[in-house]
Amino acid sequence: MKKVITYGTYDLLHWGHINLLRRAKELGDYLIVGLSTDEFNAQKHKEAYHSYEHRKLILEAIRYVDLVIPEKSWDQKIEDIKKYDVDIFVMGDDWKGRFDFLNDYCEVIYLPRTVGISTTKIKNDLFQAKNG
Ligand code: C2G
Repeated sequence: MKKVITYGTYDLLHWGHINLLRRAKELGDYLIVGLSTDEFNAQKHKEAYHSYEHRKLILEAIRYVDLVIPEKSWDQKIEDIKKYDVDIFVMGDDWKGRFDFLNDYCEVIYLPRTVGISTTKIKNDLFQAKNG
């Protein structure tokens, strides 16, 4: 069984996230998502609208996702890859190059980011709609 892992905040889930998860799953048979905890989001200078528990519940309902684990730090990826016997690490290419050190442990693939959608865009568009 080929195991794939990816990480992210996955707040205000949108079709760009789904495109990433679908393509990541297509690379193997089992997809693990390291979901950023609320505390780790603070380290990423991000504040999610949905709590970790609600973002986890949503991700677990996606057909492409087989397991959701907490992402608590920048430093857990090697341990996760070993612990779950991961074959492929996947991220959107906005992260291109940032995780090449993982090539010592598994295949590293950066997938083209979906253009035209982001959680930030959703928040900004809603703010504009409300405030004109
Ligand atoms: N993504 C995408 N297209 C978009 C938006 C996001 O392909 N339009 C991808 C990102 O590249 C990432 C995943 O969807 O691979 C999740 O995006 P975020 O929730 O924004 O994750 P991020 O904050 O980049 O966290 O340790 C890694 C970090 O936790 C990544």
